[in-house]
Amino acid sequence: MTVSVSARPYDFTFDPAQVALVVIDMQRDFIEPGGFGDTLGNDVSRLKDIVPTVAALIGLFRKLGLPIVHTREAHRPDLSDCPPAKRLRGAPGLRIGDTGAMGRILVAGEPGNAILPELAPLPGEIAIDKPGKGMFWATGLHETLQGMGITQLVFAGVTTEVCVQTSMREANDRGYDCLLIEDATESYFATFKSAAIEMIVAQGGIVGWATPLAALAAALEVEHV
Ligand code: C5J
Repeated sequence: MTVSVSARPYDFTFDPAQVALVVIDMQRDFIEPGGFGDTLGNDVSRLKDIVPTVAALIGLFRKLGLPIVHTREAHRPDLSDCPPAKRLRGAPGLRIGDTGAMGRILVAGEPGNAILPELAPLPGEIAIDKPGKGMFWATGLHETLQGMGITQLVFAGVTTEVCVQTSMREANDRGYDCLLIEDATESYFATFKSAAIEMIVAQGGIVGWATPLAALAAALEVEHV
């Protein structure tokens, strides 16, 4: 069985038996005041608006019994997987590993590093900690997806031009077809979000495809709200 979704730059066709949803970094550290995104000087309030759409997208995959991968950008407590080039970059209010209002910034297991409770992974769903921007670096995720027979990925999460786009590019290079759900991703910078989407779909879909959630739900003939 194949499903065809109206998308840019042209219809995205996938086999539900070979598709997984990837939700990138919907963590308190990026979305709530006092986390990593905030310490970098961003207006984190922009990111909250997509939470209901991401929840609906997750609900759609759960209803259909399709696999879901959740990622967290997270470092080990001893920071052995956080290169100085990342930790010492710029002049943030707090650095990775420093203690903030939600525990240690971007450290695995800290309250601020958790995925938002309303989007939390359920037992049986894949949840990975990734030390980099991309979801394949030092995670073993490619081997896991290969073992499941996954060849196509639907993407959501934050931020569009950083961890989402990096993960899509990494996935593209590993042979996955990638569809970004436009209203289930956000950036601290509106122009970066739109530019990233244009870069992804340009040149005949050089990185992948993009479409709103409603188009995916319509193709799957499932009510998504
Ligand atoms: C960033 C991310 N922006 N999840 N991480 O550093 O996009």
